[in-house]
Amino acid sequence: MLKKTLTIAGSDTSGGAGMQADLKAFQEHGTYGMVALTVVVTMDPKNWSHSVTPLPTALLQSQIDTALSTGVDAIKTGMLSTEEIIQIASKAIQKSGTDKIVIDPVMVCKGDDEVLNPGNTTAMVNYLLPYATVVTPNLFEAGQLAGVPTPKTIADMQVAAAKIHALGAKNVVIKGGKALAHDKAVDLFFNGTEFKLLETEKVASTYNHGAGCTFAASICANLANGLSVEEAVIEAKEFVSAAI
Ligand code: PXL
Repeated sequence: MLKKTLTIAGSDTSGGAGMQADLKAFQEHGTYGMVALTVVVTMDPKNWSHSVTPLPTALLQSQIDTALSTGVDAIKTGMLSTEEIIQIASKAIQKSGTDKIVIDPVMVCKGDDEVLNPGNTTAMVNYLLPYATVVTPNLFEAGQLAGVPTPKTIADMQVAAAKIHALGAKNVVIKGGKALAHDKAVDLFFNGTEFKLLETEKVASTYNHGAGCTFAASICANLANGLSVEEAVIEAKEFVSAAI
């Protein structure tokens, strides 16, 4: 039987990120993907500025009820955009009966640097991190969750990862990606006892929109398929690197 994966995430109408990327990654990893849609993101054709429109929360709740009634093996969260939506996602996770939970703490869209809502960070810390099997912040998100300046070095990433772990996330992967001053694309993995650097070659490409969503969704599918957390993360990094 195919394992069932659920993403609680937004729609990126341009198709590269959000639930569109999640469903493709779920499929490529041989799982049966479902979506509970939180927001719709559209882009102004003139200047590509993003508009984020939440769906009515009752509609989000009925999507969650539908998906959970089928039984889910793993859940991923993406763009949640308001504190109320974060709380609904938290309750869904607690009700789901699975402990395979991947939190992608989306705070901004690539190509748009407006933070969605500063109160969301506190809500994610309180309502999502305690249930996270894996949390996958980028450098900016890691700094925000940890309450430290945006990490610039691997030592900074270690400090942030330890703080995020102490907030309840069982495993933390900080995506250093291209931004970090390092010759490889490095992510830092921390499971509460040891730090591991995951390195792939940097790829000279601007076509990396949606890489974060694909990474987290791949981890989610891998966990559903029974991989260990570390195996799930390593495969997901290789998958995204090959896709870019
Ligand atoms: O890449 C972050 C992201 C997540 N979810 C949705 C998005 C984006 C960025 O555009 O649109 C729905």
